[in-house]
Amino acid sequence: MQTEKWWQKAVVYQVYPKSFQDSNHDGIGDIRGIIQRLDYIKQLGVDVIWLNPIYKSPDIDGGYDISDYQDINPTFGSMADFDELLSKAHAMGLKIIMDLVVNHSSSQHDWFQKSLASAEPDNDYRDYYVWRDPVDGHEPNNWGSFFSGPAWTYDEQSGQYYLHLFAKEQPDLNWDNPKVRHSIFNMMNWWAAKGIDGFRMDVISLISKPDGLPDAPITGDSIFGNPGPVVSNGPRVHQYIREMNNKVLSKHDWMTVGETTGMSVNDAKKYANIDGSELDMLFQFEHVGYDGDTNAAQGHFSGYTPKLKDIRDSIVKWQTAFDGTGWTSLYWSNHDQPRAVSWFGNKAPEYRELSAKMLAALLHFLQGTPYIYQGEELGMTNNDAFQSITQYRDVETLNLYRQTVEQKKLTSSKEMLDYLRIHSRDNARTPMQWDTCSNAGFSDSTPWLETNPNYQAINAKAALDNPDSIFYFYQKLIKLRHQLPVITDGTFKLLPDNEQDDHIFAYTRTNSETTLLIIANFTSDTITRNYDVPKAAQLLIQNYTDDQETTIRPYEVKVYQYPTKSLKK
Ligand code: TEU
Ligand code: CA
Repeated sequence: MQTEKWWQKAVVYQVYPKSFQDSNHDGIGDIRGIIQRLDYIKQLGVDVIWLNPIYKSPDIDGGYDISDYQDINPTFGSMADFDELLSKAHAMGLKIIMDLVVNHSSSQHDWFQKSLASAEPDNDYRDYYVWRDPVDGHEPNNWGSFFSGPAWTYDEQSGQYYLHLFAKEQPDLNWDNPKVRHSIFNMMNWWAAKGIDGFRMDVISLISKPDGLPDAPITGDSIFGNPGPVVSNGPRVHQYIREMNNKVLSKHDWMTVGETTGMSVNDAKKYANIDGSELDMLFQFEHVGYDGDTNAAQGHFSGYTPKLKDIRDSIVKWQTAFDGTGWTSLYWSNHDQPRAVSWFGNKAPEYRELSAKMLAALLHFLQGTPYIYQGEELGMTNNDAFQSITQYRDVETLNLYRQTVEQKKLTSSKEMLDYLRIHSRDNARTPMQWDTCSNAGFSDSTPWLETNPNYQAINAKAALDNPDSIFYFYQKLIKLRHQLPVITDGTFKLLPDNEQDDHIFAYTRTNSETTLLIIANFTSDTITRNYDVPKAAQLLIQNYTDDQETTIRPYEVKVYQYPTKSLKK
């Protein structure tokens, strides 16, 4: 495997600006707050910061509804603040990638306002979006929005509907219009001139809509079709991304990561191909997607909890398929997912740190580029204090609640609230927990979203004061990745007999010099396994203080290192 690109050895730290650090007492995180915390990010040892959207936005969907791609949301600061952030980060050796949200814009974007103005052929902007006539007095097709309700909204003035796969304030851009592509590529090059280091591309697999916009299959008792499978990997998506590559990406030494839901390995390889003609890597969702989420909008809750076998099968599949043929990204959580330790680990006080470290090591020894979502390095958890719908802010959550509870698809709101405490995106968006001051040191005013009350125990200050903290465990993992080439270039292999194991995930990474053996207990059970560890093996990192060899304790993870040619004992 060629591993010469800077991003193949990099670790990314994801910052959700709204919840990271408030600097001006309004309860909302901002750019100057990030500047204040650059030392902390640097201390962790990461190479890259990915910023969730900071552009001008009415903030219907956490900034994923952009009204000006070349301006900063005043709540977050000014363009001068951004320039300062970028130059300070660069001076510290940190790169910054931005979020590119171009499947849709905000309905407040100038383009959409001009598009709305008239349906006459002389309106150049009409065709910037996807407009259709009603069919039999109804929506043009049966698509539902990913955020509940129909994916179409009617415009009285013109008598047409516009498409929005997400909220009605997020109209889909029409990528089939060359002017749209031209405008977007220009905007990207404008950011390039500022010196940013790449883009994370929001739902980039959805940009090419299928010809004729056919109805989508209806599942469960929904009245809408699910457009996901119909719109993903549309007919011209690769043409458009190649054009973007040609006109923008190929001109800069960037890293690019495409967000692509519901992707097969073969589909994914087309986007993240080794010849560099499209994107560098993707976020795929298989390993985080075993949660019945797709049924949630219909009010069916599967009650699924993550099973090691599903997760391992998925990881093995992606590691194997991309070995030598492409590059992948590695993550347990982000701003759309529950907190990793709550979902995959165990947040009980006796297991929280152990399981957080186990998850960290399991992921960080895989091949790919690891992403750490803010607070993951502290083992931040879901917010159990969310007891009422009035505490939530996320549009997906609120719409889902409206659709299922207020429209009486569920008999009680309790089931929904229980579900949201596990799955709502707001779990990941509670303020970063810095210290034991009020509001966790995030802000001295009431935060826009409630702080998790467990900040008294779980916070950055406590982590930095404790040499055994999850923070320093991540710091060590990142150092190891920078030092040991095998973590980047080694071949991944599941141990024989591990495929069916309900407790342990055990794999090796091997290059011509070094082999790493990773043994992780995904459960709170104590297990006996004999892995025939070579005599020459040395423990590289572990989350207990001693090695009990064949006895593997709850959430134990240990990583051995030995020369690849060493003799078996
Ligand atoms: O997410 C895309 C996406 O697939 C989400 O709808 C996801 O399925 C859902 O949030 C899981 O609960 C991206 C962004 O990451 C998300 O924050 C935005 O809301 C969305 O696109 C629209 O831009
Ligand atoms: Ca602020």
